Amino acid sequence: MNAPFESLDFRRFTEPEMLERARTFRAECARRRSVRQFASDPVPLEVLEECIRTAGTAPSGAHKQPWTFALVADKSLQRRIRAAAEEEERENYSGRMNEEWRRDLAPLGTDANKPFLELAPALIVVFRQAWEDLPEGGRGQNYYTQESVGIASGFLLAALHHAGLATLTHTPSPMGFLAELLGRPTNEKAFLLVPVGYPAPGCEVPRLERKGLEQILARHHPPSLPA
Ligand code: IYR
Repeated sequence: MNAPFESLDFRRFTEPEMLERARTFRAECARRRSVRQFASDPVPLEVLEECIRTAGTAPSGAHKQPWTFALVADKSLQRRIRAAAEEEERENYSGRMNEEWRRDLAPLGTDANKPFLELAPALIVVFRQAWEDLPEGGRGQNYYTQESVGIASGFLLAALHHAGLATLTHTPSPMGFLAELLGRPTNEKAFLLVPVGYPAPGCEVPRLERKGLEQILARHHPPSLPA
């Protein structure tokens, strides 16, 4: 059976409009920074829900939408997540990460203490559905789940930033404790933990430089594209 088709709602802009939009979006994205110091101010649930809806608009393999976003805003649960994450991170910082890795992280000033997991007003834990448990029993296949959930996570971060919220992409590794603490089914694998909130007053972030266009663009085109 063919899926029904519908006409595409696509907007074309003039070239000046396109350039303006591209620049504005770039400037907005460039202001996003990973934040590790959060104010305790609450965040509006509706805004978080809207941003999670945006994440759910991401493309996915065979449109399986293989993601679950666990929204945690509960101090006792956050305390348990923090304790479990810090336990793993202590192992990481005291042995599992090699010398080069520790050196690479030094400019970020991170360590095994993760107070933001408790202080941020909300955590969004992104889960990847490695397969689908069918209602009639058995497993349905999902496809390109890493790619799909990675893209959805990018949408989520951009949406939260655009809405005026600060985020961190946190990957306390291994992350198995998250599915356990949140009671997720066995097909769901924790992919990313995103603390969300407002930056604490006086919040500082590492001074970073981003690679320039010519460092990230491999050109295979004539000097100008046909008009
Ligand atoms: N997960 C650890 C270590 C860490 C690893 C990378 I790669 C980073 O970019 C930042 C931190 C932690 O969260 O501290």
